[in-house]
Amino acid sequence: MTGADMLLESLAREGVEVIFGYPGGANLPIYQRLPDHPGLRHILVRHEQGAAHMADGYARASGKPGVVFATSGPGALNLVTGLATAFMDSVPMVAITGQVASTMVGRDAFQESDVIGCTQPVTKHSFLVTHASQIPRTIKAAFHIATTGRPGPVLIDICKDAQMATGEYDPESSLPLAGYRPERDPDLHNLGRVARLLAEAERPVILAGHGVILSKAENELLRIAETAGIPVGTTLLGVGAFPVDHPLSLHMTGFMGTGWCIKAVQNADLLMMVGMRVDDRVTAKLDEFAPHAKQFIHIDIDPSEMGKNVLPHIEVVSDAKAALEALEPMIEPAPAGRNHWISQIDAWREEHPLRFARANGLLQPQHVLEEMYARCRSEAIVVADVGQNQIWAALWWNYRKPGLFINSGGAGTMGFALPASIGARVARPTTPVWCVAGEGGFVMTAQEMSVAVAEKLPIKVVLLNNFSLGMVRQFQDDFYGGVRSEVDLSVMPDFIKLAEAYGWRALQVNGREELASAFDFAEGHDGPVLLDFRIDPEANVYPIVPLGKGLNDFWELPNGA
Ligand SMILES: Cc1ncc(C[n+]2csc(CCOP(=O)(O)OP(=O)(O)O)c2C)c(N)n1
Repeated sequence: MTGADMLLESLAREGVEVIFGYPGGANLPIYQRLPDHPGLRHILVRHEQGAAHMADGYARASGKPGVVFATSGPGALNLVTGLATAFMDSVPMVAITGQVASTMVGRDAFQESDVIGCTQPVTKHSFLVTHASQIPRTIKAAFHIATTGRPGPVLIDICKDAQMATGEYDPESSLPLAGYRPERDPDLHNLGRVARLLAEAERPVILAGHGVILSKAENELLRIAETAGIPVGTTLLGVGAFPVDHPLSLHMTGFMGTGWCIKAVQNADLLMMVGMRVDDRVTAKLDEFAPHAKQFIHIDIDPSEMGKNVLPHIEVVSDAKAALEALEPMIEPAPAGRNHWISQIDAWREEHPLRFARANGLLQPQHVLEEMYARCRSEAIVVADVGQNQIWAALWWNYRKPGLFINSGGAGTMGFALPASIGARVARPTTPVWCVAGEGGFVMTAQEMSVAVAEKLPIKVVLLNNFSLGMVRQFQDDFYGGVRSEVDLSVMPDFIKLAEAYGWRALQVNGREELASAFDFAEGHDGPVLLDFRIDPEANVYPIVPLGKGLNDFWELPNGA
């Protein structure tokens, strides 16, 4: 078998069904053999960054690793942002890049780049393959690494001569992965201490991150919270880990989280953080984070997260589900005094509700999202881009289920949403997929609209068009002396013509009264649709914590707005 056939056969054996890719000189031997492997569906993207985000969206929506092909040099380097996005958000992915022939490596050959060197910091692991015989075991190892422990992207750079060489195919060979011990049983002794502290705490709070969703631990979390009477907030990537409308829900935490969640965190005497990194978007100014917490408990699968930002009193290095499963039988029913704490949180919810400007007559993003979420009936996948649109989409989300809100949380990659929506729809072909984006991020990867047409994917884009780089404009207004510098996007394509040029249907929406018919239009067409919502250009995200400040300093929508 040639190395190319070994690769494709190994992918099929790993259960791969879809590859998002782009051909070029250094992976042509693979593309030559691809038609002979009809079980592998290849989706031709329009830019390699699109392939990486599609594979990412596919992985998040399916739970299976996303697979990417790219050629050497510029092709592989175009993947870097997508790999970094997946890496920061712990998304399983396998990227297979063509490399120049092993005899040419290091000679500045045409389209040669040090792809391993460039991608090592943004991948969980990477392999350089110089011989065909290495291919089967490398594929096996790559999928194992990408999907076990804390998931992440793995890159395999395969020299062109290894793709073309022939050899014996040995699918059973395995690569010893010395030192790779991704799974750990939770420490039961520590969990016993956790259960005791949860019972003794007067003002406990649980924060849940992406790890709860990745490990499917939402039911254990819900039962623990209900039995012990403990309120639960989520990170941006954890949105969906706990039902937003549950009486114990604090909704989203962090520097753009809800006022009542911030109040709860800042007054908690115990904070249990599950499946999350505790990054600066959660803590804001670190030394003012949860100042009354006498106990920090951190449960996470990645030991390197322990104490990275907040030093826990008790650490449990484990898969979130395994830890919560073991913790659940130890949980004691809520003590009587817990009611005071819950009533206090209810009072904060009343005092600091999510609000938005209603009085100026302009279309507000929340009007659009309320209508969209009503149409979604808690069933659709919503993929948000980055910026104000992302935070609005997260805060006005009203679902009870995990895994349906997808966004780039760690890297904050503008341009993520459209290709990730395409990947999500490929993964879940009968689930409606809504893509929420600002016009700035949307045009960064808009060329992938062709893929939605070619693959007949009826995704719906909700463009929250505010004629500027909204989030940056807000930061400049609020934290940089009001100097609006290089944020104006009033010169943009006519999005209706742009969408129609790609073969989409599209509609411009200017007022609230047009919302119902616009969504009817989008839902009524069995193909991709873009709705260009001309929203209030001055609409801002609230609450927000001023840059460099602690959570206690959060700002809310000015009164009377
Ligand atoms: C690739 C990339 N470049 C720059 C940024 C910095 N950034 C964060 S939000 C934002 C503005 C986004 O504007 P738009 O897409 O129109 O969305 P809005 O905030 O208006 O909803 C920028 C420039 C980023 N996150 N990603």
